[in-house]
Amino acid sequence: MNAPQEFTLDLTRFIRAPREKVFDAFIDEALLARWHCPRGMSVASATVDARVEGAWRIDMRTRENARHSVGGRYREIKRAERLVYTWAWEESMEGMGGLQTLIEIDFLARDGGTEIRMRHIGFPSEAARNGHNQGWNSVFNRLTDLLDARGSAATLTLLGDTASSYVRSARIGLAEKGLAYTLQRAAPNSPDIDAIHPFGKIPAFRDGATEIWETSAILRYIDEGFDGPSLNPGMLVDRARTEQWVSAVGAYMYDAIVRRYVLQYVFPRGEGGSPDRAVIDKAVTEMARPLDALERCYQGRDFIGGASPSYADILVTPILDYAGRFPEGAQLLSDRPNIRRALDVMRARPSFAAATADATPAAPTR
Ligand SMILES: N[C@@H](CCC(=O)N[C@@H](CS)C(=O)NCC(=O)O)C(=O)O
Repeated sequence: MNAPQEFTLDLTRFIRAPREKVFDAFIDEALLARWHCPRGMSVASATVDARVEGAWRIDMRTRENARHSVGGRYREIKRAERLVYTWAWEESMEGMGGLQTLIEIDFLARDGGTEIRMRHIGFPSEAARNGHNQGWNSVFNRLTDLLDARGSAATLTLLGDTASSYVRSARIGLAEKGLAYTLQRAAPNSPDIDAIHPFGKIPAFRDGATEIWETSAILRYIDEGFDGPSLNPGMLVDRARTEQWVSAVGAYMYDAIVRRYVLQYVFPRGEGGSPDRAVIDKAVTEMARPLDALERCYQGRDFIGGASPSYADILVTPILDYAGRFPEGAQLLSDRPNIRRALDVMRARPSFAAATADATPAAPTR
């Protein structure tokens, strides 16, 4: 009878930190507790007996408090160079509950940092191997954040043009969460954007090898993946209202207010290079309806959902801010005191300044 097929995962990760530091992070209980779980989870406990045949165990928890515990025994420990240990999930995990697999890691000093070469052997299926590939990448992102002096800026990269309203939203969200990140300037449909975003839009986002596109998905990812204030606060009804406005921005607001109104001033397409009056007039008529709905939503509250900024406030803020820079938009806002108040609240937050200082669209042409 043929032996069942086994699948192997090979992963290489460079971390800008000394080899001893990287190695020790794999066998130090206190350090393991800070990184050894995917984004969005936490380590409830980590125990290590760092001797050959000594046992190790890590108890991870999801945000919903579901338990994922894994453990094994060390087979080889050569400080700073090589680590070999067994790995078995206690609970069912991609069909691997109780199944013993093996991990071999070589640590190589390279280019002022450490290259981790990891081989995880013994997956029962390709799906289990691929699931662990995603999991390990996320876990190594946390290890990088912990050991690289740049912190999360070593793993998180936001790609886009700083003047884009959606890019500004993503940056406000990152600042609200207190996250350091790398900003890579890139235009829509450029090769760097197209490599991530199937529709060529900005922003695009990377966390290590994990790629995310669509601003609301980026906001959700950073919200659930990192500590810091919730970007989806409040009770169920608040969160439903947040979702409602996230959807409304894409479906009804952005197109009329930014694409057909603001951009007509910024990149005029009318005769002699001036804004096309007919396009502006039509857009202005359509802008009133979502703004009326938003005015009712902001009545008696400064934020769309809960008592602090949500994804929805973060998405509408740059759109309203841009609308108010041009005459008809300014008039529409001045007629809506609740929106004006809520916009001023967001404008006063450091996150707004952090996403605005270097965002400079062209001045209005009339
Ligand atoms: N649904 C996308 C929309 C992104 C979007 O439309 N971005 C604009 C810049 S604000 C863009 O890339 N425009 C270029 C184009 O449409 O070609 C999101 O939520 O991220």
